Amino acid sequence: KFEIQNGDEGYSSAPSNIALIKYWGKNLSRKQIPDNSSLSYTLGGFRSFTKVTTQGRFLPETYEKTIPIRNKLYLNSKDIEFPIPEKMDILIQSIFYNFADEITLKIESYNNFPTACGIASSASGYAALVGAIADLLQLKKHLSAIELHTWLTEWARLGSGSATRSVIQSSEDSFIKWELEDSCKESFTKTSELTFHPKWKQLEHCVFVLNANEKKTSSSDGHKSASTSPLHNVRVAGVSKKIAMMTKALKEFDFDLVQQISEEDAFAMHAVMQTGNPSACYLDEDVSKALALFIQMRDSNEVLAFWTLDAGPNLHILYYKDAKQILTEYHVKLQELLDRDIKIFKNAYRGGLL
Ligand code: 2P0
Repeated sequence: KFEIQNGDEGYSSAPSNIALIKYWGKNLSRKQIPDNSSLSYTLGGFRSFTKVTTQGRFLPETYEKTIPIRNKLYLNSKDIEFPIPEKMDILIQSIFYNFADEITLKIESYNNFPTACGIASSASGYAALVGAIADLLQLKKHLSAIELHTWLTEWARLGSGSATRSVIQSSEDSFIKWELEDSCKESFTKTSELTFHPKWKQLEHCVFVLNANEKKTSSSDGHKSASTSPLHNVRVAGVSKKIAMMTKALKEFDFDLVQQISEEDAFAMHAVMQTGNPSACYLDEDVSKALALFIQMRDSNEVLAFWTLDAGPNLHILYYKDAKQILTEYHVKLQELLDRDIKIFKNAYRGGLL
């Protein structure tokens, strides 16, 4: 175990990501193992920046009343303490169990994107947190790159499944595959960056925020009920083939196939959500209207753009420059159709707004 002093610090940052082939459903009894592999696009412009500072030990002999005995979390603000999720406490304890004496942390995390912008911060947040703890423990000095990657993905998964795909730091615009390792049926620690045709570097991403309110069903509850849907096993059985097809389509720049697989899988995931017990319906009337209008305008103008949805009612669009004019017109028409202002958030990594 490593010796850590009170006041030691660690830093990291990590990007968010949007799944094109979704992870939905997990085995809760076995360390949050997902039911299927997934594939995501890294949102390099939406990042979390995290600092962790050790603030005290639990050990009885060193315990003093002045030492804080619980982890503390500050999100986007130095002054307001945020209630720490139970799974974050469990995650921190399980890391220190392996590598150091039990200590508590002060976690200060800042997102460079607004909370109500249709981007889940759990992916970037948990990836940055485990990276900062690894920095605090100076694990880079003690572990091989593969060992470190395995630990980081394992820990990120305990925080949030989608965070596993945000651990790889090497590139801003990457496509990440998170898959079951062939050798071990229960190991979901392997993520890898896919090779892709250089034309994908011009891909852009934005979110039309249809509803910024907190979700009625959390992702964690949604994952729990996935297996109750009669469609779940059918979707899961088809994922490996979709990943193989998309891997090839990314290499060859087969835009139509990437569009087709992404859109089909988003519909498939939402069908599972809606047919589970309890059922979760994020694809509500507004999302249906927004989707229908997008598909009609995209298809009649033949521009390179496709949609996907997360576990929420906000429309993610991935597109090329030639679609910008149509997307601007789409924004105007969408606001007329829904009779209210709709905000757009753009992955600022490429600079500029729509
Ligand atoms: C994904 N989502 O692949 C899927 C698709 C959203 C829709 O995983 O319970 O916050 O913390 O592991 O990762 C969002 O759920 O859920 C998610 P937990 P997470 O990105």
